[in-house]
Amino acid sequence: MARTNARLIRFGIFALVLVFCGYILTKGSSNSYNLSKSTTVSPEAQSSAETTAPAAPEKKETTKVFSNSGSKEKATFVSLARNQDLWELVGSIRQIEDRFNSKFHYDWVFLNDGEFSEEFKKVTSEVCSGTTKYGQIPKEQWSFPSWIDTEKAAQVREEMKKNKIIYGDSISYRHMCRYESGFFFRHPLLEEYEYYWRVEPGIKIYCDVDYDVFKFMKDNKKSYGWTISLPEYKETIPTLWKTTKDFLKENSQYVADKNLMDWISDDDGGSYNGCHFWSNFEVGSLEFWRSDAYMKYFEFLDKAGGFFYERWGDAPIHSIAVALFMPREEVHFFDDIGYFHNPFHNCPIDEAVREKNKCMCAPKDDFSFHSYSCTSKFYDIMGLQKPTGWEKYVQ
Ligand SMILES: Nc1nc2c(ncn2[C@@H]2O[C@H](COP(=O)(O)OP(=O)(O)OP(=O)(O)O)[C@@H](O)[C@H]2O)c(=O)[nH]1
Ligand SMILES: [Mg+2]
Repeated sequence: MARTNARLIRFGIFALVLVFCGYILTKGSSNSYNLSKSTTVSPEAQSSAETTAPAAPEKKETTKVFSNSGSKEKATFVSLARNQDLWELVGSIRQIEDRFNSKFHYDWVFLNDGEFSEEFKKVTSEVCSGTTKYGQIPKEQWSFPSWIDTEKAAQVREEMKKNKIIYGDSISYRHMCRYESGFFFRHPLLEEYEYYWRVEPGIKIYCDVDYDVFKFMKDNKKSYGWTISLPEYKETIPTLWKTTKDFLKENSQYVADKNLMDWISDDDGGSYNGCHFWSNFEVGSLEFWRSDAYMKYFEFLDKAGGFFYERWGDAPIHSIAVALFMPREEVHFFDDIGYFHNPFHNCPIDEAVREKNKCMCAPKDDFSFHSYSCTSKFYDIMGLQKPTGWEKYVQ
């Protein structure tokens, strides 16, 4: 009798273990977009497990979380556009949807200094898989501030036109740069979100993105993600660095301990080397732009007038702020997101990454390791391992 009881107890425990294992297995397969449930997987480990191509060399950041589980992040796409940009923008949206958002259905916020047409709203809402929202920019955020001498600004535009500086004679381009620098993240439609992904008309997305990019940002404590970097035209920002240094004299408390000063300056802050993240693609934390550090920095720059007396772009301004006020570990290069904005391509040069993500770009076009790009310098400063064969792409 005692032996029968012992057998029954053993059988009972065995049955419980079986039921428990079954539960874990079903739970694990309930989300079809799941890449790694509650585990940390390096991108190298993923690509080597799923393809036969050789794995990329191990990078310093060996553990990154690629999870699609749980609820969505508070995140949205954001596009600044005019009605005339509709069809080029639809091309961008279609690619983002096909490669990424059809799996996640994040919202899309459209902003315009004018009023969006019914056609614009109809077509974009049809092509986006998440909720679409349309906002108009308040006049005071898209016009000359009271302290700007408009005659002086007009003379500058004339001069820049003569010198053939791209967009040098454009007023609307300047309003756009000022808006993207200091206002988009404060628009009421963006208030509810923590992260954004900026999308412009006419871009291309070359590869599948199977993980939730916004969750990736959160899980890995990233606050700014980018794909292409390069130096700015110096003629458009003659006094931007001096103005930044003036700001820092009074506000040095905002500078992060481990920052990216070495990426934007080759002489320890003496001068700006022009390196910036190309802001037509950004995945970032809205909180960062809303922080005291950035809001004060923007206000200081705005008062100095360089958006109108020069042609300061939002890309160098965002980049200088990220480089100085954000701990550098929070800055992420999306080497796996194949991307194009005329005329530069980010095409993963690692064949395994291209195969896994069904990329449709030619690695010979990749700009990341081109000598004019600042991306190689980013790898060096961050202590990241460059992909095998990167030297072939230095031109
Ligand atoms: N509403 C509105 N959006 C604008 C205006 N000018 C530019 N934009 C948007 O602002 C963003 C940047 O403008 P772009 O013209 O693409 O500037 P860029 O990327 O420096 O230059 P390109 O090489 O022409 O693409 C895009 O999302 C445009 O749709 C404008 O006057 N009004
Ligand atoms: Mg553009």
